[in-house]
Amino acid sequence: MWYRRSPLEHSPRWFVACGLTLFAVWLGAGCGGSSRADVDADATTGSDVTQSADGVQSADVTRDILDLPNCDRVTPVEGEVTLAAELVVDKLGSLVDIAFVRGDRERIYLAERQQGTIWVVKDGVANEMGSLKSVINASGGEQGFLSLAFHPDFVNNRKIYVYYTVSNADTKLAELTATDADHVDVSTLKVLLTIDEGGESNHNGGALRFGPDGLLYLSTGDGGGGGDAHGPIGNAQRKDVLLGKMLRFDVDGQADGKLYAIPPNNAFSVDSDFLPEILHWGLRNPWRYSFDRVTGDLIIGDVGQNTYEELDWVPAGSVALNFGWRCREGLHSYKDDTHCGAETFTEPILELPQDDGFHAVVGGYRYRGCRMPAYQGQIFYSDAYIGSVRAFRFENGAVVPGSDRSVLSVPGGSLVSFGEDHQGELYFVTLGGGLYRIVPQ
Ligand SMILES: [Ca+2]
Repeated sequence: MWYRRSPLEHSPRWFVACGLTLFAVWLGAGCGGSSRADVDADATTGSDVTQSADGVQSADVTRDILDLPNCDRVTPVEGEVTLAAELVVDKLGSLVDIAFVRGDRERIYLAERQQGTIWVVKDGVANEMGSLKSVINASGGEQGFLSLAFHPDFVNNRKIYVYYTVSNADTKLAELTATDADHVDVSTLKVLLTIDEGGESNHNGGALRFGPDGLLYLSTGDGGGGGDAHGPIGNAQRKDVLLGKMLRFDVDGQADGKLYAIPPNNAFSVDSDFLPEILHWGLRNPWRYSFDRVTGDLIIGDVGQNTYEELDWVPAGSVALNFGWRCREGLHSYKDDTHCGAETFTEPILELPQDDGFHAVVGGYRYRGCRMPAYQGQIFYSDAYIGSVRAFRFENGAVVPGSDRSVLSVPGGSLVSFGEDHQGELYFVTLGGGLYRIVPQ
């Protein structure tokens, strides 16, 4: 029943039941600019913030995602406080993604799947920044406008990156050039990459995020269908297709006839059989992921097949990690192809049994905010089917036993994506059309 496993797959009845929430925003407004000295001082105040669990030192490159939180103007709420979902805006359609812009503490940007709307939220009011409706196809439950990311230098170059599906089910990565911070015209769209999905509408991934290295990441699904039944080993285990992968691009360069350049340390740097865009492989349907803004580590939520969802963890600087699909599903064998025994797999840090109600993991974000210090360093995640936000402690490269628990009920429909503002506070959007901020109750 693969078709039930996507965060985007819901019956029409569900949509009616949930209504169309609206969405909202806030940004770390009012934080003021942080000097480098401020940033470094803040970075040492939380627990476990200067070194990742495997000993990777906090790197300067992490400064490039967003400013590290400056907590000077925040009154923290001490203790393991009960959390609440504070509605920012709603009734904004089928929201699927959240983006913030480095250097802009006033706006929150949202992606709406079916109409292709880019919303900009300012002072709690949402306006349409632009629409991709003329270029997308959203006929399938997992299709449409899927993700957006703003260039780290957006305030100067106005570049926006979008990921969406078109009528033949192919997925596209494209660049837009905004008029200003509140308007973008689809006529500026330039397609950087088209991925052949073989006509299969599901399992498209995928999220666009800029990493701490200033490079653009894109997670792709295994193509579609079920079980990655594409040839003798599936797509995700092939080094010569872009499906079932984490890709990485240098959008500030152009080379080899492409509108982007290839980062020299992608997976091909350790194995020339990889297509140059590939960074990691062996993923099934990596819908959402994020970077730990302190360490640069990467946390990937990979939607499972019939038995297990999983969260994968990528230490900063890792290259060519194989997360196992379709040889592995969670911590278990899925299909024992001949080559599986010869590969080295990176096992998930957490598997989520579908028997427990998990069917479409959404995650995860490591909390680095100011308001709830007891949650510092904990990893938040969700699942479109469980109706709650969960969190766990993560130490020495592993989930602290017994720490994984529900911390918040999700109002207004399925949670399908998180976002993280300039102060490290977390937000989420629902397919019901609402944007919420996670706050102390
Ligand atoms: Ca597909």
